Amino acid sequence: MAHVALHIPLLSLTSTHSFSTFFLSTFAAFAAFETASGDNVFSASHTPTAPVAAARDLRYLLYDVNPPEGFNLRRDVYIRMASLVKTLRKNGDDWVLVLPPWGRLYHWQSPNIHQIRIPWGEFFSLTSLQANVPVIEYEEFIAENGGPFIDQVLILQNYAEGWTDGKWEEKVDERPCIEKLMYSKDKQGYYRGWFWGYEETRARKVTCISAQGHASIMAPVLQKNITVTSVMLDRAETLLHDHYAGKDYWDTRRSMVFAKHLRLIGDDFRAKHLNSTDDRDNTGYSEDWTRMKAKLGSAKGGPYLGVHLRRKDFIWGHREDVPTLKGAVKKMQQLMKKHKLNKVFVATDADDEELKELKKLLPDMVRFEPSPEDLELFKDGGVAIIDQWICAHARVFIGTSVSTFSFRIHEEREILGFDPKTTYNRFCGDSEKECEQPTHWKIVY
Ligand SMILES: Nc1nc2c(ncn2[C@@H]2O[C@H](COP(=O)(O)OP(=O)(O)OP(=O)(O)O)[C@@H](O)[C@H]2O)c(=O)[nH]1
Ligand SMILES: *[C@@H]1O[C@H](CO)[C@@H](O)[C@H](O)[C@H]1NC(C)=O
Ligand SMILES: *[C@@H]1O[C@H](CO)[C@@H](O)[C@H](O)[C@H]1NC(C)=O
Repeated sequence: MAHVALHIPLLSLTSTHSFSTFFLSTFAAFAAFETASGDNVFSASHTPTAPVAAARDLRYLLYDVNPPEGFNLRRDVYIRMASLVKTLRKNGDDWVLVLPPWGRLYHWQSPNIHQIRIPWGEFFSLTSLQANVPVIEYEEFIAENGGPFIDQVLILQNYAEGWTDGKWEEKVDERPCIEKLMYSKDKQGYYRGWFWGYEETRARKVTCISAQGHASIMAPVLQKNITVTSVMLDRAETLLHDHYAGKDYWDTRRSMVFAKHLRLIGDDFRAKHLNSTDDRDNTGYSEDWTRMKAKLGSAKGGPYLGVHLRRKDFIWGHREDVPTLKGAVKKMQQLMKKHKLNKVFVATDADDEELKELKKLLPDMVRFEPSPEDLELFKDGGVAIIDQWICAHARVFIGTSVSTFSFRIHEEREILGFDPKTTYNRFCGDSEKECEQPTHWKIVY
């Protein structure tokens, strides 16, 4: 049986030093959250004679996502996994979600900076995540687990035969692996693999599971079929949202508060270059997301147009829903005129050549351009967050068609309380006929 360690992240005395100091800075709201499950304050290993009948086994859920997926889709997969962990915790054991370190992302190409094994704490507020569902960083898992061992990896895949009879149904079955295994056995019989750049990590067992359905269809499998302590779901994006844009979705999304140092840099930039402050713009923010409930339409936003202009792979495919630079600039100028804004903030992944052209077409545009030192500090992920934060505070925003980067900005603006008319806008392709605008997803509190 697993060690019955009764995981109480907040009060755990067995945690490492860094973890405890981290928790010293927790909010009161968070403490309240954890006392709800505070009946398990002692560890079986310390008090062998204590009654442990009511104890729940401590178990760890780890996950990873298909390597080519970007930062913002990965943020979406986190929501699905958090939902699964909530289901698991409702039904039995004391599951903890282990945060997959960031790194080796296709888009994070800034040269000469080290961009693997990045903990979530560099991008998000861990205390905020914790107030939604118990999470720990991977290094914390190694420490608690007694080493870089994962008991079992389940590689999620579709069904080899596709949908039978063209009918879609929820199902999950152990099946032979369809794709070539990304794990290989070492001399000791352990499985080695990418494991977020932690080369020393080993898995004891790797199997494939065909799954079709919502994240929580994995719950019975994890509870009944598998009894080991730590389980990793690879290709976790295979699972769908339990309930997209429902209360649980929004709870988790709201808990994904950006790390404070990144928000501060964004706020500083707004004040200095865009004459934008929370006081004047009605965008007051509570670090404790559980208290954040801005009324729809209450946020005014800073006196600038916010733009997310996704380029690179979005233009290589010659998609008809993505504009030329000329087309995009024309639209920006129209919006500025319409809303009487004389500043425009542009977040973009455009390459140097396109940037030059953009600057020629729109000489007054404002961009967040980190110094090499800042880039090294924040990394590509942090800079993307700062860009998103500044776009989220604009009086009016326009993004790029079906970009998850733009979608995350929509959600951030929804949390801040913007009128949907100022948020759910996207560029149209120059010759796109029906240019459907993004859907408004209202927060369920
Ligand atoms: N700083 C910054 N980075 C951007 C911007 N747009 C795209 N990127 C970078 O390009 C990556 C790809 O965009 P993502 O949206 O995260 O990738 P994705 O999750 O595959 O989503 P799509 O946009 O739908 O492709 C981002 O993670 C950023 O690293 C931008 O406006 N500013
Ligand atoms: C789980 O166990 C049940 C009952 O033994 C079995 O029918 C089912 O196929 C198993 N599912 C998986 C995914 O292993
Ligand atoms: C900044 O905004 C305030 C109020 O919205 C305005 O009074 C002030 O003139 C602006 N400052 C600049 C430098 O534009």
